[in-house]
Amino acid sequence: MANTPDTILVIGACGQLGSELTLALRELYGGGNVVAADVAPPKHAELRDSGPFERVDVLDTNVLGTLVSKYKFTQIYHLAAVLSATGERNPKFAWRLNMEGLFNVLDLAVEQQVSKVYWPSSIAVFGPSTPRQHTPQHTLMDPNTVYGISKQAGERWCEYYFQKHSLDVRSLRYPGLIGYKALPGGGTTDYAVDIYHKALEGETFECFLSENTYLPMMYMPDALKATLDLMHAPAAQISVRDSYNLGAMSFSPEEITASIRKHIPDFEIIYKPDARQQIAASWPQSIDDSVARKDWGWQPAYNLDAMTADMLLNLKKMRAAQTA
Ligand code: AKB
Repeated sequence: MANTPDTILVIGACGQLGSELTLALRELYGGGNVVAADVAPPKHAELRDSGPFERVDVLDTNVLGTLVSKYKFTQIYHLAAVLSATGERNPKFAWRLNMEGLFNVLDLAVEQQVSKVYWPSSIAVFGPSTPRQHTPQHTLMDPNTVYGISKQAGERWCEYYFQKHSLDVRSLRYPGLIGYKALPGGGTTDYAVDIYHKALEGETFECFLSENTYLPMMYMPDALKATLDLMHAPAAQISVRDSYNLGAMSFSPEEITASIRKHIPDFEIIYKPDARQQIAASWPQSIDDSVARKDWGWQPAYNLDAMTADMLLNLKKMRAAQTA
């Protein structure tokens, strides 16, 4: 993989997933071949110094088009989106950014013959009528957040572009993603990242979900592996052209607290559920990802305790480096 002539654009490269995925892609393809793009430049030195950055608003087709012609990208990872909780504060803008942004990328990819596109979907495509345990790949979907509606519509459009334009677009329905390098922004699953930071700061964590709210979650190294495995799989192995279910672990705030207390016994949590509780209650508790396992060999490596140990270790290292 390392010496392929691919040139890759990552839109939304400074976000929680983007900042780690860009670094992983630069490791594989070489720093100069992976252009990080976002509305504001990277704050993290590793991301800033490891390859080119271009300031891009995915709604600006002129800037985007000029960029794609300039670099002749062979792959685009389009990650920019408004997430579930933020989306509810400004539904029209969330719809515009999530849908128009996707159309801009899909149309450019067709026009400029980009060979592969990656676009993330989410467990938010499911809704209150969806079976909540081991949610199947193909099932009833009635999302009731603007984010979920945009992801469900986006999935249909990805499949449409594959069918009508032969565009090789691939997608995963991520659960809540947890990593130590960058903070998430505006999601319902974000508590599961913040909680580790507060535990290390010795503060009581105020949780916006109730103690037994189960949600599907995934540690970032697994999310990166899934994304790259999907993108590297031969096209013949991809039977799902809307978006693959992807699972790793499911836990509640009470269970993640117990996992953290194995390392920090006096860690305290209080529960103050807010509007995000309703969003969480409409999502699955666990995911059946057997199609991803069968098609391209998906297998997660981290469970809750393994993730907690690694998160705390790395956050401690980062805090030590900041104060050194
Ligand atoms: C969110 O909480 O909005 C996201 C997601 C599950 O897609 N993390």
